[in-house]
Amino acid sequence: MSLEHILHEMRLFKSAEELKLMRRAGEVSAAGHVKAMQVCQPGLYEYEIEAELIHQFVKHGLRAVAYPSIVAAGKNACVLHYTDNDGKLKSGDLLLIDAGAECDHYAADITRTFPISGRFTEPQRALYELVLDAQLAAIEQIKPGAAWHLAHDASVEVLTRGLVKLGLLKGRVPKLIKDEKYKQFYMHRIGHWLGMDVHDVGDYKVDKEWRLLEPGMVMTVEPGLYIPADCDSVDKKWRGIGIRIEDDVLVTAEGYEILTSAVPKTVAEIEAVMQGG
Ligand SMILES: [Mn+2]
Repeated sequence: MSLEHILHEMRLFKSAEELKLMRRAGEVSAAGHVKAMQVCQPGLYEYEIEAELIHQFVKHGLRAVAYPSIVAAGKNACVLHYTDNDGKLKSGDLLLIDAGAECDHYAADITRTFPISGRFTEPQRALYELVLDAQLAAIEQIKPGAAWHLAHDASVEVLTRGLVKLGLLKGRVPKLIKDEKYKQFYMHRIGHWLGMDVHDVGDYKVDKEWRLLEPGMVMTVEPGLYIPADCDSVDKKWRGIGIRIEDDVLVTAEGYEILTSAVPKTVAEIEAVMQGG
């Protein structure tokens, strides 16, 4: 008999001891992201920001990254698994950072997107606030007994509605969702289990039905929008913008706990940190 399934189920439900390590991984990773916002300025290279993140992790005693960091400026953010990290940071572009540390083998996985110059442009702000609304709506779905797909569906609903409002999609929202038109800009799912692996083990479906959430599970919530630089179906001002916002969320008896909340994510909070506030 294979023990795989039994072990994977054990890993899916975190004990109090494991959660201590995951909270620590979340806090230290958050400190790295805050530092990246503080030191970010035009003219630096993506790898210099990567070095700042790793420096913070190691300084706090976490000497392993949970996965190769993504530091993606401007249109590089539209490349989902970009790890070249050798581009130059330009004023007027956004910087997307997907990076996390490991604490005694337990991973954190955080993404933030912020303006290199410290101030969002109007189009960037509009898309950013849409992704943030989608993330908050998805997180609100997380509680014991809620099926796995509800958070994803909430993100699709908010993003599609917003894309219509901003003029990037045309048509009726229910039909656009049914036809999966949002997928040209949001092509991945809402998240994954998190634990000893960044994409951790554990079934997402049981008997072909989406699994119900239970206390002790930890998942990421990471909606995004990626408008290809050559997307001629949308106004020029949107092209080449890539945004993702990702937090690590524990299912609790009452609902949820965000393990990575120490990194700012509203426009006002991000701009304040970047102005030295
Ligand atoms: Mn992730």
